[in-house]
Amino acid sequence: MRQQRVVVLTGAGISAESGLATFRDAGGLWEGHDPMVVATPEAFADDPDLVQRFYDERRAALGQVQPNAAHRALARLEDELGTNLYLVTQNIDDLHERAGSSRVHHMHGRLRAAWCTSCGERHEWTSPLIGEPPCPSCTSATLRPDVVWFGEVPYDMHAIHEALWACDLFVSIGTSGLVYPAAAFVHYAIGNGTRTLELNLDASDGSSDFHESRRGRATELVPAWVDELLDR
Ligand code: BJW
Repeated sequence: MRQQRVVVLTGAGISAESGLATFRDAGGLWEGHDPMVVATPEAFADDPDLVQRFYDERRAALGQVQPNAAHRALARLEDELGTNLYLVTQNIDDLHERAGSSRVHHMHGRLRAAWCTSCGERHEWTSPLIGEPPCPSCTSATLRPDVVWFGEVPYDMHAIHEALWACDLFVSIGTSGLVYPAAAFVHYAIGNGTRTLELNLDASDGSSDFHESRRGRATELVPAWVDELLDR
């Protein structure tokens, strides 16, 4: 089974048990904030301080949380499958990396990165962005979180599509299936004759599209699925 090519997509649900709120569940990140107020380029243009504060708080919270058993299981899977595993996450946290995954494709960007809209440079960033710190490259006060908002094109789309077309198994973990293009990955995979599996606490918007859908916590389902795949 180590020759099998596997694409894994993760969403906010995989980090929930580490203590990071999801977006749309009760108590989720959007509860205090309308997504269209904080997650669009227009919102950032209208009220940059509100948006910077939202992301500064989340960046600070990253220091208080640790990867969980689901992140660690995927790192173990990478150890076994090598480049036959393509891990794409919608999450902007760094818990996959901190669990030991070395090739993580962050299609919605990264919280610990800043992007200068003047010179286009990207920088590793762990401190607040509110207060207009200068870009280390060009000194302009035009840094924004290096994340993908509604209406923007997600990162790595070409490579993700290539991986989806080439894979033997597509597994979606802890995502509501409400946000495109990630929500359509299951359809690309199925169109290519690929087997599909969903691991989620509750039914997602696209659950019925998957060949198989398992319900439960990521910290239980993911390690069990990795064991099952590697034992086969
Ligand atoms: C657990 C659990 C536990 C909880 N264990 N599970 C086609 C149709 C309709 C609309 C569109 C379309 N194509 C594009 C659009 C527009 C738009 C869109 O999708 N709108 C929807 C609202 C309909 N999409 C875009 O604008 C995207 N860009 C785009 O399409 O460009 C065009 C293009 C694409 C490709 C090639 C060329 C051109 C950009 C989308 C950007 C999304 N950005 C955000 C913010 C990122 C920064 C940040 O983090 O703040 O990304 S929005 C937010 O939602 C964030 C997330 O990554 C994303 C998905 O959320 P996720 O991860 O699914 O979280 P939840 O909370 O929704 O779900 C959690 C799940 O976990 C639940 O299912 C729980 O059950 C589960 N769970 N605990 C296991 N312990």
